[in-house]
Amino acid sequence: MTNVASLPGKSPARPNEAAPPAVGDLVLALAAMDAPAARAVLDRTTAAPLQKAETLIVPALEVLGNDWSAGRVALSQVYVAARICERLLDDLLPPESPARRNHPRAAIAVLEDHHVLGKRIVSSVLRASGWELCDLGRLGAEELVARVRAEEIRILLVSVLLFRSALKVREVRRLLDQGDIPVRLVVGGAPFTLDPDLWRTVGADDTGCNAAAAVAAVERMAASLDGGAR
Ligand code: B12
Repeated sequence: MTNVASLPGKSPARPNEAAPPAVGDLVLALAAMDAPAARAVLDRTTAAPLQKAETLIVPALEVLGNDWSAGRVALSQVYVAARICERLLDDLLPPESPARRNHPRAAIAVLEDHHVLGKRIVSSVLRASGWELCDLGRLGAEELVARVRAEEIRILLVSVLLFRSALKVREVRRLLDQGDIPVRLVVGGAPFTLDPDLWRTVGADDTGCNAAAAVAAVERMAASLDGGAR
């Protein structure tokens, strides 16, 4: 395993003691920008693939984000770490389920910011759960709502990691409400996990702190549309 002293950039802190030791090892490998070492940590962990994503990759990136805020690692290290994680996720995420159910049309997008890994995990898990999901990419509020109308989307998932992007959800809500057809809005990402009331403040209909919770939220939204509530 990589030694902290041999890291090319600055050195990360150890994660808190409650985190599994493998998270600490992954943080070190990622901060060292050592892709084979990162993969080795995942390979020697016995957990289901999605669980490896949720319980190792997500917390390790969170630790690196905090270390970066504290000046313990450089942005370049975080950038390369995210690229390594993208490749690891390609191997871990579940395939689409062949069993498609009759669902309202749903879509996912990143609102303005450049943090795309959360969207990737949530989309993959929804698709594996039988949802047909339109990936609208990374958009601003006006363009996003125009696409939602054009694609006749009834459930919109929005992923953000920057607090300023989370506040832009208000604008998405305002524009959605100008349409004739009700659209359910589900939001997620770090700002909503840190502030459990923020989703209501910005006018979303539901939220979830991880991919499994995203599936549950989308199921609730589908049921509320079935019930005819606006
Ligand atoms: C990797 C990373 C980057 C990478 C992103 C690479 C990429 N391709 O995505 C790079 C280096 C590019 C980057 C850039 C920046 N970043 Co950054 N970044 C991170 C970091 C370390 C990890 C984020 C991540 O990928 N996590 C893993 C994913 C899988 O987790 P997740 O997105 O949270 O998703 C999970 C849940 O939230 C949920 N979920 C996600 N989306 C959705 C959607 C729905 C509908 C639901 C229900 C659930 C859900 O399910 C997912 C799976 O569990 C975070 C630290 C952190 N604490 O999050 C900072 C962080 C988000 N970044 C931050 C900042 C400030 C920036 C920059 C402004 C830095 C700069 N000065 O340039 C830029 C902004 C770029 C931009 N305009 O967007 C801050 C944000 C602070 C704030 N409050 O606004 C953070 C929190 C770091 C920190 N502690 O300060 N970043």
